[in-house]
Amino acid sequence: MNKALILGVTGQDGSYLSELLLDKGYIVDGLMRRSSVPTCYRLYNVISNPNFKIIEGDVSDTASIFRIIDDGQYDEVYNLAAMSHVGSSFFQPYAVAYIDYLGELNVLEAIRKYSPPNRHYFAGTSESFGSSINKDGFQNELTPFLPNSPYAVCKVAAEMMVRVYRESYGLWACYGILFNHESPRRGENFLTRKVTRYIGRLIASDFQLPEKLQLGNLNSFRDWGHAQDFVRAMWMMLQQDKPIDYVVGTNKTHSVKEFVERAFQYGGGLDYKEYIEINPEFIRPLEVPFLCADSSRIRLELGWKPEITFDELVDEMVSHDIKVALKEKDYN
Ligand code: F7E
Repeated sequence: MNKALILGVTGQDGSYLSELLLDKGYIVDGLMRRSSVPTCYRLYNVISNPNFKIIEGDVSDTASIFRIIDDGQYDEVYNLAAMSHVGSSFFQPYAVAYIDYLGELNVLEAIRKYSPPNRHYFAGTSESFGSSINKDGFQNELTPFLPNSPYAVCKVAAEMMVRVYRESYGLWACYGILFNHESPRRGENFLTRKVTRYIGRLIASDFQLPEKLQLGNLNSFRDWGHAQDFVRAMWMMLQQDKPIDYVVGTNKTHSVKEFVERAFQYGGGLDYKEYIEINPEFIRPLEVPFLCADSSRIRLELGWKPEITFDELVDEMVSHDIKVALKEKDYN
């Protein structure tokens, strides 16, 4: 039986990846930070599976990462642990550096010292491209990185460190340059979920919500896919013969305004303009204006492609959040 470690198991991607690996017959250990409030709520499908175990630790704590990787002797180590909110990274640049950059360095160093046969996946990001776009309007593996936030700078540093450890020490390590990926398990302060949660609450309140939805920049473009499709790409990347870094995305882009418009339409033909307000608090000091993947390499070489469309994603998130809000209303 293959044995995998997932750092960042309590997040959106960690929960979907746990389900995927357990379905494939893996033994899965998930790293979780100690917390006084419940953080396992996304793991409802796996928490009582006998092949799944939570281990306490922190990616930024060198001692715990060294010990866990030495003790575990895993076949595959996935580092998805991150402070992943781009806007917040402007307010907490040191936290991002410790978690997103030094955290990955801890993992690489632990594998090099204690478990070199591990295959290792690091969660890179399309934010690494920042303002950089190919002449054809897409971003692929050849597009130069030009990060526009503390989050993206730390991710680029970690991605480069993966390459350096691979080329210097022969580690079987790669990173995925993943474009935005969402789901009903997305954190509530990311754009998509913030919008769908609001729509759910609006409908559950019979349109009596006192506050409007406060948003920032509606004019940026994102390539939004479904997290379930994207964790499959992570796993596929570790099944190939050689460690190769791939761009993963849907190859289609939509503006924030378009996402908001569609979501309100799915919520019963609502006109978003009646319900939103632009609040400068949510406008970032520096924005990534346009992201659109050219993921032809992973499609060609590994046969990956997304199965869930943008419309299905929006529909699933809105339907889910209407149900959640109605349940909350009953409970109250
Ligand atoms: O913003 C705009 C915002 O925070 C999307 C992370 O997973 O994907 C994600 O990063 C867009 C931006 O995601 C609000 O300015 C407008 O242009 O949902 P987001 P992100 O910044 O694209 C990449 C690939 C990652 O790696 C990251 O970890 O929406 N926007 N108004 C807003 N965004 C938020 N959060 N809140 C607003 O009120």
